[in-house]
Amino acid sequence: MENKVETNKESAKKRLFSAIQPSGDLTLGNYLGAIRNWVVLQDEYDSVFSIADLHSLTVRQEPAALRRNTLSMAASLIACGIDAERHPLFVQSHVHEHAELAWILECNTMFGELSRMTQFKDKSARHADNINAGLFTYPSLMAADILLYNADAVPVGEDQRQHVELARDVAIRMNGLYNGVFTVPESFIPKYGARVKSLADPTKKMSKSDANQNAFVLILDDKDTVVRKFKKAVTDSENEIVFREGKDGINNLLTIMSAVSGKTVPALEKEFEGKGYGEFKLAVGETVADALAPIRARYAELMADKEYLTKTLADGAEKAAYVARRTLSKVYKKVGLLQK
Ligand code: ATP
Ligand code: LTN
Repeated sequence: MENKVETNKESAKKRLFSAIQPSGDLTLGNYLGAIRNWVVLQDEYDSVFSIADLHSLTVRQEPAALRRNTLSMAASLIACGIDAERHPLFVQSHVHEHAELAWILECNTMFGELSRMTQFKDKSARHADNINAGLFTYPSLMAADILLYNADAVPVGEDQRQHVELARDVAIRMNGLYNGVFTVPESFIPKYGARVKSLADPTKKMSKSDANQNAFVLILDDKDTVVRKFKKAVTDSENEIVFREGKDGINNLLTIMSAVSGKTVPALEKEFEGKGYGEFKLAVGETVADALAPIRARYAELMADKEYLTKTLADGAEKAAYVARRTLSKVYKKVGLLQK
């Protein structure tokens, strides 16, 4: 049983780290763009996964909902196939070293760098009444998550690439100043990755915080709901199922169908040649619903056993803290903080 997280120096495998905010239920976009890759890659790497609850505080949360969503996210991740017995899965706030390293990194991240982050610009436009300091320094906390575990690989969706690049820049800067403190991480958008678009407006990404419920599919949606949402998916006024510039809706449905069925887009174009959009949407909806059914069932089982979930997260935090403690103490020493 590999139940001890080791640092890179001791492990033959490369380290993988990734996290997700417990800001709501997982969408099909989160699953196909991020979580499914974690599942595929988890055994190839020495993997560590986190639920980034501190990050979600950058947007106003209802306390009881945040608590519920955190446990529910743990159940969702395990239901999707994260093997939390082999790979630590923990809640970010349970390992206090994240917030502590974030401070050191904030002192080594430039105002100009943070100002260029597109997520900061987007989120400050969307939450104009709450442009707090945490929203601005969010990438430094994310860099702390990554650098605490000496991660080599950080699988994320395209929209998070800029943050991982900032973590790289900060690691390189501090390595120069303090003589090799950190492993420099690589972001990668794995080849199995899919960028899933909104079903209501296929020029935008599918996002769980979209006000329009028909814009996203949740991995916990039941079959009827999934099929209904796909039936309503916005397409175009032609009647040709081909992947082509300008056909955002059809391109999105083909991408989803390909990611879920494992068939290539050209094979799908052939399969649906001459068929109508209605038939195609129904096929995509049913294929997605069937793929999600076992995840929903496993989720329900896990949510019925809160004790198991709590224990799994506590074990994960203990294993993660073992590594985090060592990194933080090395960094404190290197930057010149007086040792106790
Ligand atoms: P929010 O709506 O609260 O901003 P979100 O649904 O956009 O959330 P995040 O929690 O920010 O998702 O992202 C979790 C992971 O899922 C990230 O790695 C992100 O890149 C990926 N991801 C999110 N949306 C998509 C999408 N539509 N397609 C592919 N990957 C996605
Ligand atoms: N910001 C990420 C979640 C996240 C993360 C990380 C991802 C927090 N810390 C460290 C990779 C590595 C998001 O998906 N919104």
